[in-house]
Amino acid sequence: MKEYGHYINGNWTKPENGQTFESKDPATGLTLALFSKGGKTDVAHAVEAAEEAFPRWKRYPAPKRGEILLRAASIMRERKDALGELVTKEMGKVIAEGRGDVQEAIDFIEYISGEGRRLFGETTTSELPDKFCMTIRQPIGVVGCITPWNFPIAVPSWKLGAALVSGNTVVFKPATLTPLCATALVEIFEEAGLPKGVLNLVTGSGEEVGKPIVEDPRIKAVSFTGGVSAGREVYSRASGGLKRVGLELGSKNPLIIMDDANIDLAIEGILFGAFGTAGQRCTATSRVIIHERCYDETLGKLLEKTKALRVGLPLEPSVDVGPVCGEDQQRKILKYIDVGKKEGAKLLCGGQKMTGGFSDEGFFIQPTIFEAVHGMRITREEIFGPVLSVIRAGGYEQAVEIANDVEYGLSSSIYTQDITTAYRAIHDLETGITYVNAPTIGAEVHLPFGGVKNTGNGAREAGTAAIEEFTEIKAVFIDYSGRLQKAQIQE
Ligand code: UN1
Repeated sequence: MKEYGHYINGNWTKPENGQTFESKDPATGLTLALFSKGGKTDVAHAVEAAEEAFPRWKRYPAPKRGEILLRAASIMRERKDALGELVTKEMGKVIAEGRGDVQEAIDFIEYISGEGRRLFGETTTSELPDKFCMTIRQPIGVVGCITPWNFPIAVPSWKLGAALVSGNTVVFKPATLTPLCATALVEIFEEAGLPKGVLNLVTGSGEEVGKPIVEDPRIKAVSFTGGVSAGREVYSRASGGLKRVGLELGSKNPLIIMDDANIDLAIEGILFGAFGTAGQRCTATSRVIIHERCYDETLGKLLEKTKALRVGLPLEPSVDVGPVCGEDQQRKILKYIDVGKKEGAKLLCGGQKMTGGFSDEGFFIQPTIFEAVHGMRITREEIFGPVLSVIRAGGYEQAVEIANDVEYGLSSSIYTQDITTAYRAIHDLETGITYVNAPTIGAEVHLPFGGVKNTGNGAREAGTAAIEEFTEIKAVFIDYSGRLQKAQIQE
C-alpha cells in the first residue's frame, strides 16, 4: 500500500509520530493509500519553510509566478483523464463530474495565472501640486488554505492559485477524505517548478492540523471552505491574531419555478442541481419552490424522472448518481431523512440507503424527495446529500419570501419566461449567486464565488475578486516638488 508523507520545504516527509490514516474509495470501500497523520510539529515545520520562502517568492516577478501556474495548468490538462478518475475514486462523484472538477481547476489556474500581469492597483490625483498617488498590491505573507472534500481538485486550486500568484507562501491542509487528490495537485505544482517552501502540504484532521494552522501567529490569513460550525470556530480562533479570514460555508439553495416556466427545462435543472455530485455541493439545489398553478404537473414529472436516475458505480459513464463520500456522510444524511419523516414531511421517493450487490461495499443513498412545508428542519438546515424538499408557493412574493427565509445565501435560481420577474428575482433573492433558467450549480471560474448571510463573511473566491482575499493594498504618495507639502493644511 502506497504511503504518503507531508510536503514540507520541497521534500516529502513523514510525521514525527509515524501515524497514518487511510483514504478510501466511497464506492467500493477499498483503501486507496495511507497518509501521514499530521500534528502541531508538522504544521510548525511547514510554517517555518513557508516563512523562509516568502521574501524570495514575494520578490519573484508576478508574471513569472503566473508562468509557473500556467505550467501547472498544462500538466493538469495532460493528465485530465487520470486526475478525473482519481477524483471519482477518492470522492465518489460520477466520472463526467470528476473530469469537470479537474477542468474547473484548469480553467481557474489558467485564468488566475494572467493576474500575474495585472494585479492592478490604482493611480489617482493628488490635492497637492507635483505629487503622485497610487496603490499597489502586496502579498499578505504565509497563508493557510483549508479545503473540503467535495471538489478535491477544483477548490484547492482556487485557493492555491490565487494565493500563489499574489506572492504568498502557503500551508495547505486538505480534507481527510481526499488527501490523494491534494497530493496529486501538490506534485503537479512541484513539477511545474514552484520553488521549495512556497507550497507546503500537511495532511491530517481539523483538530490536529487545522487548529494549529489557524492559531499559528506566523500565518497571516486563512482561507477556509467547509461547514458552518467549523467555519465559526476558524473565525473565532483566528480573531485573536486579527487574521484575514475568508470563509465559504453552508447553504440551502432554492430553485423557484414560476407558472410561466418551461417545466421540462426546470426538471432537467433540478435533477442536475439536486442530485449531481449526490447533492454534495455547497451550491446544490436543496429546495424547489413551485408556483401552485404548476405544482402538480411539475411534481409529477420530477418524480418520474428522479425515479429513473441510475445510482451506481461512479466510474461507469451511464451512472447518474454515485455514492456519498463515506460513512459519516451517509449516517448524517440518513439522520436527516429520519428527521424529515418525523416532522411530517411526505416522503415521495427514495429515503433509503441502497443495499444489495455493489451498494453493500460503498455508501449509496437513493435520490430522495420530500414534499415539505417551509420551516421544517429539512427545509432550513444544510443536508449535503441527495435529499430535496419540494415546497408549494402561492406566487412570486411568497416564493421569494420562502427562498430568503433561511440563514444561508450562496446560490439561488428562478425558472420563468418573463423578463420582469427574472430581473426582480435577481434583485430580491438574498444570495451571492443567482441563476435564471439554470440550476443553482455550475458557477464559472471568472466570476466571483461566495455567499451572503451565514454562508460566509463577505469573502469571494474565483474571478478577479479572488486576489482580494490574498493581497494587502498599500497607498503610495510620491512627492516630486522638492519641498515639504502639507496635505489638509496647505492652501
Ligand atoms: C462547492 O460546492 O463548494 O458552482 C463548489 C458549482 C461548482 C463549484 C462548487 N462550479 O457548483
